[in-house]
Amino acid sequence: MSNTPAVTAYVGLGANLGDAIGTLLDACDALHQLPNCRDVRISGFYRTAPVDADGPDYINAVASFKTTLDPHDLLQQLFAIENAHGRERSYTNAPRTLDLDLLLYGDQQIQTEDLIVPHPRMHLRAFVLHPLAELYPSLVLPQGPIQQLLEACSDQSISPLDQD
Ligand code: PH2
Ligand code: MG
Ligand code: MG
Repeated sequence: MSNTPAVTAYVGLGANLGDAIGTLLDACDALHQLPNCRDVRISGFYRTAPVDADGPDYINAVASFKTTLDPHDLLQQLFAIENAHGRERSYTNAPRTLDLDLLLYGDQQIQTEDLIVPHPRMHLRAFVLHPLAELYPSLVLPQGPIQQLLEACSDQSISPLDQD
């Protein structure tokens, strides 16, 4: 049994190719089944205009869960879910069937070749901040309180999906 203390991990979900809503729903199921992860919370889904990218509108959401996986093992699990949904890596910010980004891993700062946490652009992106603020309205990121960061990107187009 692992003695690693559980930390809260936050993951951004995005898709803008194929059945984006269906893919995000599948990805949420997959997150619920990850080993050594519990207390999964998923935000609502949002339709968002591409930021620094081309292609159709995205569907975005954010998930959080407690995990004893170390961050690199978690990253490998996220890649496996992306790959199971046909993720291809053709060029930077290319349209994608599924993108799962590790946004935060507790309050740890990680800088390795394959992983930078906190995600370096999350504080600038409404498609991350809106769903994250829905789950954690009082969250404070290294750049400031989430509500202030949200105001600064109020020009980015985002609308909640009806999920009845
Ligand atoms: N992801 C990107 C680049 N731009 N724009 C939106 N709206 N949603 C995304 O998930 C997104 C993006 C790179 O991963
Ligand atoms: Mg991304
Ligand atoms: Mg990614």
